[in-house]
Amino acid sequence: MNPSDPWIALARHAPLGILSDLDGTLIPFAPRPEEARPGPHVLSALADLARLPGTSLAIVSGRRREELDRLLAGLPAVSLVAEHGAWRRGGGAWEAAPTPLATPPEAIARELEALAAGVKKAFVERKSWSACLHFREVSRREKPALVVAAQAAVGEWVKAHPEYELLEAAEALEVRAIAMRKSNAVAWLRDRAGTGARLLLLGDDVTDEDMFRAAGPGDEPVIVGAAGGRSTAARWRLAGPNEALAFLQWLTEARSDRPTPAPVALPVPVAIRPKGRRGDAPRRLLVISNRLPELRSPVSPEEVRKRNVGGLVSALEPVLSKRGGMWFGWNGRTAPADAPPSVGLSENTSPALAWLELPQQSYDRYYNGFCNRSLWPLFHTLPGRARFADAEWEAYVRVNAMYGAAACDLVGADSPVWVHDYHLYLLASELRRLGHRGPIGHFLHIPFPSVDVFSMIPWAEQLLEGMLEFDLVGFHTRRFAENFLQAVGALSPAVVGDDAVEHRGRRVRVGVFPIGIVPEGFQEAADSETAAEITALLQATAPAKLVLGVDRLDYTKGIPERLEAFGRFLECNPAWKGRVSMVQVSVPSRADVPEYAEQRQRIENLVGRINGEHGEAHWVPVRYLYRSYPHRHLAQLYRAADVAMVTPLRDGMNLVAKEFVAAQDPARPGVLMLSRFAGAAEEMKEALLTNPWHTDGMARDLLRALEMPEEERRARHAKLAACVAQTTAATWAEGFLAALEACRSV
Ligand code: ADQ
Repeated sequence: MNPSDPWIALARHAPLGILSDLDGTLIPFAPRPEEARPGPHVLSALADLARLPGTSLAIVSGRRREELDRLLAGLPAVSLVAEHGAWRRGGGAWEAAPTPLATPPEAIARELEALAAGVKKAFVERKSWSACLHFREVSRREKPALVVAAQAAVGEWVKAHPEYELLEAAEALEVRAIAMRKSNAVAWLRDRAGTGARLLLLGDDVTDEDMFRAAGPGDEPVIVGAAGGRSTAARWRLAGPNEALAFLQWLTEARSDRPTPAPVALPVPVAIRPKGRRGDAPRRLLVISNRLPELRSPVSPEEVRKRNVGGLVSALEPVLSKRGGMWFGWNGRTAPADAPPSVGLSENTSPALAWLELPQQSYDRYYNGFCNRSLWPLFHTLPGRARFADAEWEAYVRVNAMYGAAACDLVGADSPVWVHDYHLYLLASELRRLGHRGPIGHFLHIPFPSVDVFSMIPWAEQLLEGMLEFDLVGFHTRRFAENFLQAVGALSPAVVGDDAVEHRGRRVRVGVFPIGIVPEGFQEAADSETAAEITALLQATAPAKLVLGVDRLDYTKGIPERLEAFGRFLECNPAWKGRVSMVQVSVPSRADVPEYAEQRQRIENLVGRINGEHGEAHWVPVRYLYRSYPHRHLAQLYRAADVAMVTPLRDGMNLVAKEFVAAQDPARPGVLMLSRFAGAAEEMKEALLTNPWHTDGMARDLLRALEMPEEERRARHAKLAACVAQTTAATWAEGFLAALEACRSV
C-alpha cells in the first residue's frame, strides 16, 4: 500500500468534515494572541477547501467570537467555533452551545487581573466561560511567583466551583468550564456534515486532545507539532503549521476532479504512546478482541447488506455497554508496511473504544494467514483445510506483541483484562512482561479440538505455554475444556486438575461458560409488525412450508452439506415438492480468503443445480440470499420458519440456534434441527439432533421435522426456551467476569 492511500481515500470520501484549531495548528504562535493572524495564503487555502462540494470546514479555537470574526472575515463558507465550543456559527449568526452552567468565572477573572496588574506584560483574557492569564513575555524573575500565586487562587476557586477546571497551557493558565470542550464541536460538525461523514481533526495543544478523544473509528485525528512531549490521542502527526497548511492544500487538490497531486509531507502515524505513564490510568475492565465491534448503526441499505456480524459482538456489546470499560481491537484498517502500528482512543462511545492499526503485511500473515488458514480450520477439526507457514507464525507472535504493547497503558496495571479468541493466545505473556498485575482471562469462542488434532500445529507447545499465562481460560462446553486439559497433560509439564492447572508456581483456572443471547430482544422483534422486505420474502415462498438456514458464509457452517441434504430430501420425498421451500441467508464473511470465495461459488452452483433439477414454474425450491439482515428482521424470519436447519460441521456454540428458539411463538413453534457438533448441542438436547456429515440421515431428519406433531413441537420448544432463558449473554459475561475477579484474591 502506498502511504498516500488512506489520505486519498479520505480526500475522496463524501461527506467530509474538517475541524481545525487555528493558533499553533495553522498559524505559528505569537507573543500576544492579537499578533498572531492568518496570512493571505492561509485564508485562501481555507476558502478553497470550504468551497468544495460535500465538504464542511470549521475552525475551532479558544478565542472569542469577535476575534474569530475579525481574523477570518471574508470566509462565509467556513464555520466557526469560539471559546473551545461555547459559541458556534455555521453560516448564520453566532449561537451559544447549550450549557447547564449558572456562574460565569467573573470573580476568579477579577482575582487574576489583580495578580497580573502588578507584573509587567502579564494580562488576563476574559471569555464567557473562562479566564486566561497569559505570561509568555513576563520576565524569568517574576514568572514563578506569579504562576504559583495564580495556581493557588484558581485551585481554591475551583474547589468551590467543581464545574470549572484549571488548565495549564503553553505560557498561560486558564480556568475553564469543564462542559466547554472542543469535543462538543466534533459532535456539532458531524451533524452538520451529514450522515456517513468522516472527520479530519487537526490540533496541537492540550485542549485539542478532547477533540481527538471524540474521534470515531472512521475519523482521522492529526496532531500538529511535538505535543510538548505529552502522549496524545491523535493517530497521526504533522511537523508544524506549515506542513498542516500544505496538507490542506494537497487535500483540496486530491478532492477535486483533477489528477492526484504529488504527495506533500502527509501525516505519519503517531508511534505507540510511551510506556511508564500507566500510573494515572484508572482501574477498569479492558476487553480485547482481534477486531473492534461496529458500534455505529449502518447508514445505507448497502452497509446493512454487507454488515460484518459475529456472535461475539452480539453477545458482548449489551453487557459491556451496561458495565462500562473499554474495548480494544484492530480498527479494520491497515498501514503501510514500514509504518509503526498506531493506536487511537474514543472515550465518548459506550463502551469506550481503543484501536490499533496494523501494518499491511503483518496483518495479512497474522490474520488471513495463521488465524484464518491455520488455527480456524484446525480448531474446527478440519485439518485437511489447515496449512502452516513459518512466516505466518512469526507474524502471529509479532502482532500479539503489538497488541500487548498498545494495550498495556490503556488501563491501570491492576485492571482486569478479558481477551477473546484464538487470535491473541500470546497476549497474557506479553502483558505480564510489560508489568501488568491485574487478572487476565481468555475466552475461546470456537471449539478446542482433541489433543491429536491440536498437536498437528507445529507450535502447539508454544501456544499452550501462552495459554497458561492467563489466570482464567474459558470455553463454551465441558468437552472443549476437557480437550484443553488433555492437551496440557500431554504436551506440557503442568499439573492438571479438574478445573485448574498448576504451572510454574501459578494456578490457571479452567471454566465452562456457555454463551447465550438477549432472548427478550428476539421475542419482542418477532412479535412486532413484520418488515416489508420480510413480508415480500414470505409471500414469495407461501403457501409452502419454510425451511430456514442463517449463517455467516463459512465452510464450518455446513451450508453445502445442508443444501445437498435438502436436495436428497426432495429426491426421496417427491410428494413434498411444491409444499416446502428453503431460504438460505448467508452473510458475507472473510471474502479475501480464497477458501471463502470457493465456498460461495460452491453454494451458488448447488442452489442452481437443485432449483434446476426440482423447480417448477410456480415453485422455487431454494432461495439464496447473500446478505445480512438486521436482527429485528431475522427474528421475523425465524418466527415464520417451520424448520431451522442449524447444521454446522463443528461450531463453538452457534447463536443462531438460540435466536431461533427465542423468536418462536410458543403456541405454534417451529422445529430446531441442530448439528451434534455445535457446542449448543451440549445444552439444547431437546432439539432434533442431526449429523451434518451424513446426507441421507439429514434428509430423513428433515422429513421428521416437517411432519412433527404440534404437541411434540410444543413440548420440545418449552424445554429449549427455558434453556435459552437461563443461559444468556448476560449470565455468560457476568459469570466469566466474576470468575476472573475471583482469580485476584487467590
Ligand atoms: P460465529 O461463527 O459468527 O461466532 P454464531 O454463533 O452463529 O457464529 O453467530 C452468528 C451471529 O451472526 C448471530 O448473532 C446471527 O444472528 C448473526 N447472523 C448470521 N447470519 C446473519 C445474516 N445473514 N444477517 C444478519 N445476521 C446474521 C463465533 C463462533 C460461534 C459462537 C460465537 C459466540 O464461531 O460458535 O457461538 O462466536 O461465541
